[in-house]
Amino acid sequence: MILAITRAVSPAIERCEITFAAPGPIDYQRAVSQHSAYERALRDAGCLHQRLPAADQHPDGVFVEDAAIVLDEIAVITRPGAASRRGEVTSVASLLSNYRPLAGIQNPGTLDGGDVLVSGKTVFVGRSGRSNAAGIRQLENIITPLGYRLCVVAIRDCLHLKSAATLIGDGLILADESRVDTRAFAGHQVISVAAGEADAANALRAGKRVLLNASGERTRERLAARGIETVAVENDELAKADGGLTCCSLLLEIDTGVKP
Ligand code: CIR
Repeated sequence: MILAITRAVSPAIERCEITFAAPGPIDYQRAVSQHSAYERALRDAGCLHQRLPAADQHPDGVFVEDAAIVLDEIAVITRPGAASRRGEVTSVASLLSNYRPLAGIQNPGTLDGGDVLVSGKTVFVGRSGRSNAAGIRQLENIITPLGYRLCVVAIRDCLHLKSAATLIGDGLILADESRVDTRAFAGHQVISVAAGEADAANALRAGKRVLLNASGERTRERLAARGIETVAVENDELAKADGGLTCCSLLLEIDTGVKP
C-alpha cells in the first residue's frame, strides 16, 4: 500500500521562497482548494493519506517533498537549501520514524528532496542552488552501503531536478530536455514534454496513475498514446510559489498487514 504524506497549505504561503516564479500575490483559498483536489487525486489513485498540519512559521511547509528522501530501507531527512525551510523537517521526521529508520543530512550539507529522483537502485541528484556538494556526498555515503548508486545530473533554469524530469514508469522518465541533461539517464527511456509545456515535466507517479499538470494537454495525449493513465491536476496557484506536483507529497510503500 502506498502512503501519501501531505501538509496543509500554510496561511502564510505569501511569505514563501520565490526563485523562478513571477512575483505576485498568491490566492490562499484557491491554493487550498487546488491542494485538496490534488490530495483527492492521490486517494483516488489508491493511496492511504495522512496530512500534517500547516504552520504559520513555515510558509513553504506544503512542499513536503523537500524534507525527506524515502527509500524502502531508510528515510533520509534533508537539510533544505533555503534556511527559512530548515524547521519543516522536524514534523516530517517524526511522522516518518513510524515507517522507516532515519538518517539525516548535516551542516554544511544542504539537500532538497526535489533534487532527488529515485529509480530502482539508481538515485539521480540534481546539482541545484539548493543541493550542495557536501549534501550530495552525505547522501551518497548513506545510500551506497544499501546498494544504491548515486548519479549527479546537470540542470539549468529550474529550482530542482524534478522541476525538469520525473519518473513516470519503470525505467521511464518524462523530461523537459531544455532544462536537464538527459544523457545522465542511461538505461532509461526518456519521453519529452510537448513544446511549450515545460511544467508538465513535474509529473507524479502514484501507483498505476500519473498525475499531470492540467496545463500539459498535449503531453497528456503523448502519454495516453503510450497507454499511460494520467490524471490532470490544476496547480497554477502553488506554481506561483515555485511548487509543482511532486513537491506536495511524500509517497512511500508501507505494510498495512492487509493481504491484497
Ligand atoms: C521553495 O522555493 O523552496 C518553495 N517556494 C518551492 C519548493 C518546491 N519544491 C519542490 O520543487 N520540490
